[in-house]
Amino acid sequence: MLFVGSGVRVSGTGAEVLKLAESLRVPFATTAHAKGTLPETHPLSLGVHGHARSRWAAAYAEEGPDYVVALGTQLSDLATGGYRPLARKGGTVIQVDIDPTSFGKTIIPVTATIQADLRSALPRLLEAAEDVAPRAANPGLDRAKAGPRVERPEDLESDAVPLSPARALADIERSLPENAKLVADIGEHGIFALHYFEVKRPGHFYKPVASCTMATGLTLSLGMAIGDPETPIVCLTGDGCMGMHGLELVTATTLGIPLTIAVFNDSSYGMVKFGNQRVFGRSNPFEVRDVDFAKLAESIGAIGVTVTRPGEIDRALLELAQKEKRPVVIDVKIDRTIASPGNNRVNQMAAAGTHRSI
Ligand SMILES: Cc1ncc(C[n+]2csc(CCOP(=O)(O)OP(=O)(O)O)c2C)c(N)n1
Ligand SMILES: [Mg+2]
Repeated sequence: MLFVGSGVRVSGTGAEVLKLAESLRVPFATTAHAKGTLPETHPLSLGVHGHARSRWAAAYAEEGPDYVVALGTQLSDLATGGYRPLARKGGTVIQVDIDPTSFGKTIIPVTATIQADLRSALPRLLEAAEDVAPRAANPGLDRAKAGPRVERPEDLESDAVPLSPARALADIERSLPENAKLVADIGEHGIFALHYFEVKRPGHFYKPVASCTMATGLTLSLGMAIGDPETPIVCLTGDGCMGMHGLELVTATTLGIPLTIAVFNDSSYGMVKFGNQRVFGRSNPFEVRDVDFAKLAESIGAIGVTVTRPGEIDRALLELAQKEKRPVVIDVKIDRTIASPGNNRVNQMAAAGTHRSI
C-alpha cells in the first residue's frame, strides 16, 4: 500500500504517486490532511486512512498489508487513526520524508526511513518500479472494496428532515460545478466531509487538519476566492466557526467576492459536544443560539439561503455566487443529533477510559 501524506501536496507529486500505484498495481490511501491530492474514484483508491478513515481503508489495513510506503507523512496519531500499525505484524513500513524531524515521532513500527524530497524520490521509485512486475491480483483489495465505502452508507440517500449531514454532503457533491473547489473547516462538519465526500479531481478538495483554529477554512477559502475569482470556491463550515470569523463576510461582500459558504448549522459546537459525550458520557452544559445565517448574510448585503430538506442544495444554488458576483451563505439546518463517524482520536480517548481518572 502507498500511504500518502500532505508532503505529496506540498511537493506537487500527486501525479507521480498515482503513476507509481498504477505501475505496481498497489492500492493507495491518503491521510486526512492529504485528502484531495489523489482521485478517490480511482479503482486503486482506498480513500482516507486514519482519522475519519473510510471503511475500505479500515478493511484493507485490518487485514494488514505486507509492505507500506509512506510518503510525506509524520505518521501521527491523526494519520494512523490513533497509532494503529500500518502493516501486518512483521511487515515492512518505509517512511519517506524531506524533513528529518518527521522521523521517530510516531510510535508505530517503521522499518526504515529515507530522507528525501519527494520530487527527486518519486522519479527514482518509478524507475525502480519498472523492474517489478505489477501485482496480477489483490484479493485483499477486492475484499475490502466489496463492502461499502463509508459508515452508514444509507445516510447518503436519507430523505429525513432534519437533514442528515451525510445527505447534505451528497447533495453538495452531486451539485458542485466541475471546476469548483471545496474547502472544509474545523469541526464535525469537517469530519463528515473527510468521510463522505468522494474526491474526483485532485486539487479540488482541501481540509486543514490537526491543530487548526476554528474558521481556518473560512478565511482560507476567502483568500482562495480573492486570488482566483473564476474558480467557484465552496466553503463548508460550522455555526461555531461562523461565530469566530463569520464577519469576514463583510470583507467578501465589500469586495464582491463570489464565495459560497455552506454552514452546517447544528446550533452547537458539535465536535465538543459529541467528544464530551463519547469520552465523559455527558456534554457541555451550554447551548449555542440557533442563529439565522441567511438573515445575517442578507443584512450584510450577501445572498442568504436557508436549506432544511434533502435535494435543496443543487447546481443552480452552488453557481449563484459566480452569477451574482457576491457571496452566498447557505444556512444548512442539519440534524444536530448525528455525530460524525470515525473521529478515532476521540474514540481512542474514550476507550482509554480517560473519564475515570479525572
Ligand atoms: C479557536 C478555536 N477554539 C476552539 C477549538 C476547538 N474546537 C474544534 S471544533 C470546535 C467546535 C466547532 O463548532 P462548529 O463550527 O459549529 O462545528 P461543528 O463541530 O458543530 O460541526 C471547537 C470548539 C478550535 N479548534 N479553535
Ligand atoms: Mg456546529
